[in-house]
Amino acid sequence: MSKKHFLAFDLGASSGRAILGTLEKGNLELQEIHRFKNQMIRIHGSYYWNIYSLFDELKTGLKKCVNEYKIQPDSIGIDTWGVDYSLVSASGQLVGLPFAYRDHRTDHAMEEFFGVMPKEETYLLSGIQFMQFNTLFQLFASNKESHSRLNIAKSLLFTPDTLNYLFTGVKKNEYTIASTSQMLKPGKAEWEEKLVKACGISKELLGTIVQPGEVIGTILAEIQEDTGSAEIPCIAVASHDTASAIASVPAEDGNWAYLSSGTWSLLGIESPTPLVSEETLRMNFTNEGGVDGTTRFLKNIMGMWLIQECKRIWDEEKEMDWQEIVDLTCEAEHFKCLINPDDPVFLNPGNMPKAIQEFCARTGQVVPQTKGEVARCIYDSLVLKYKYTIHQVESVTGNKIEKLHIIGGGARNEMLNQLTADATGIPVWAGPTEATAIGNLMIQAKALGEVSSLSEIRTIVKRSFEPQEYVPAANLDWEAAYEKFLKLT
Ligand code: LRH
Repeated sequence: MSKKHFLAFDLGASSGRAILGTLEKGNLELQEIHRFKNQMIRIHGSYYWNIYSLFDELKTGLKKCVNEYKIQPDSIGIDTWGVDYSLVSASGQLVGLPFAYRDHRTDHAMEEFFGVMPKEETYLLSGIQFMQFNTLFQLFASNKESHSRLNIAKSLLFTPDTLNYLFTGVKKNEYTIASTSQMLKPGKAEWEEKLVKACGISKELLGTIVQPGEVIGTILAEIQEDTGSAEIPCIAVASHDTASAIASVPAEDGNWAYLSSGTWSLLGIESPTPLVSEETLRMNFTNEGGVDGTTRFLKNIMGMWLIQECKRIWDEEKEMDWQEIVDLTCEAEHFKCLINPDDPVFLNPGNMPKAIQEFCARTGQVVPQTKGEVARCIYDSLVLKYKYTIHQVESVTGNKIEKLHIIGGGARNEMLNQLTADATGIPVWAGPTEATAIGNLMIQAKALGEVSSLSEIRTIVKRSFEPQEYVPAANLDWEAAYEKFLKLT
């Protein structure tokens, strides 16, 4: 195996990065080349992503890689958060800025959609967890606008596919990200025509689906000129960030679950087939498309967003660092109040600490006053939700989870890792924290023939980034807290 360099662009809802991966003798090393902030922009009450500035940041990453690090990568790959999309006109231009999934135009879209196609049928046809921002409901809401931009759109591209298009001029949608739309058949790279029709768009808008590992095209001459890069291939990685993250879980055999911890907490298992039934509908679990024909059977849980949004408000008064928030949390008493992290009021409330206080007041609990009390309420509630979700997974599969792999930025939080082990009673293995970028890099390696399977990818990840174990401790009355939590959900 020769030495290879891959460049991963990994975009989350709050930040993006360009990470250079060097694979040599079965070992992967990372270098962060470029990091930048990402945030929704609010214009006249609507929320959008600034796709042009994201494109520019990616070009800066490539330019730095070539000029400052003196490396011409063998390929590039892009992954982003799910569900959002751009529209492209017949002349190849993007039609306006893409909406951000927290935009309020879908606040009532699901209920209205169920008037066209019943909830059960929608779930059985797609196997996807109901969330108001799924592409299906975004398109349904957009279609109802009197001057919908859909009228002038020729193609729809999901966010990573849009960036791939800007880099290569080639319009393709990748399977894992397309599966977040709720418009694919469960476990298949095929649009479900009934759903496409029900949201009011034509199938032609959606185009061809490619699998992770396929080459999209080479980067355009103008980008080579702007960045000094060579004519390198742009690979369709597992372009949904969660799919990339799970591809890099350093797991071996046995009954393991994962928690991809970032703005969202994605908790579930990898399954050889989709698990779609009346029970999984009732539990509202998702079946997203993964690498090598796998399915991610998981629950989307409102994750670090809750605390990120508190920090954003607290920073207005005085900038804090994350350790300060952890320290304040440790001083606050456990279980004085709890929230249901997935209550819709927390999706985009504007002022998160206030929304949490209001939830506690409304449910007749002690109202948290200090920053530490609010953070404690969030962390306790999150780990109880993890416990609940693991029970649900176990009840669907009939298998006991023996290990929980926490990956992603949230795995840096040692207090939360330990708390998760304590609340669930399951050993936690934390890391890698750059799981998404690593998954992205390893699919590029697979595309270029450097590795051959998902299990080989995981062996390399485990060897290169040894996870840290957290053993459960029985130090608090988690069962009593769990009973209280269940009453809120
Ligand atoms: C996490 C994530 C998640 C989606 C959400 C919109 O970044 O991709 O898997 O559901 O963003």
